[in-house]
Amino acid sequence: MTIDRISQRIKLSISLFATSTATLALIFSPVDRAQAATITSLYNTGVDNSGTVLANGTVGDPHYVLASVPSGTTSIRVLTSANGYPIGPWLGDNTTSRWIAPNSNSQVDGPAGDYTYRTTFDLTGFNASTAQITGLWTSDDGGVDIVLNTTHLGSFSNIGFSNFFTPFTISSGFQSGINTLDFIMHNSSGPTGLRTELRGTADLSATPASVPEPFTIIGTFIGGTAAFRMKKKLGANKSETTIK
Ligand SMILES: [Ca+2]
Repeated sequence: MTIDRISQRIKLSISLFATSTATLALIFSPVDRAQAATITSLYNTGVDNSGTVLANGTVGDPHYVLASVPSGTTSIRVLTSANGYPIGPWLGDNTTSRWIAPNSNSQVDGPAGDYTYRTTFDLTGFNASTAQITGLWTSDDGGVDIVLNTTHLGSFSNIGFSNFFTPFTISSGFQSGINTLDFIMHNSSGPTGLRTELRGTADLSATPASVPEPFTIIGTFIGGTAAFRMKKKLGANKSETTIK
């Protein structure tokens, strides 16, 4: 056998070895095994980091800020029915969310105009393109818009603040890392506030396995065996060439 033919066989062997191993690794690797999970950094209004509702009169919400007000305070107060009016007529207490409002007075009065309540959540470790939020919200006065980062969900009519109204779903507009979710509502006069209940899910990001999968090992073994056989054959060919 000539040197050129031996060289061609070596190249073919290396190519087949690389292809078979890479194919097996691609098929059996866990890289693409996504799994939906809860976005744990997304919270209802008026709860602590464990999701437990806050006490009446708590100043500040750990997960929401008043990003924009017509005028007056941007400090937030958490309200329960223990506060009295305006809860009744506002939606009453439950164990999953609280009303939040400007920390103005006991009736949480606010000047007329638009208010933007903002919460942020982190999609680090998630595939942002698979994220989805389903939610309920109510406000005094009516809702105007929900904005995820730069995506507007559109206008909402005010059905009433004695119930959650206009359930919503967001399934696009998410981004990697920190996301911003704004609830915009309008107050004509008197008390003003917001209440939300949210649930978010997304696929976990694909992460390479630290330990090779069994089939990858098998692929490598097959490739290694083929390489060993070829090396042995080449040894024979080398002798054959020398004889010539
Ligand atoms: Ca009002």
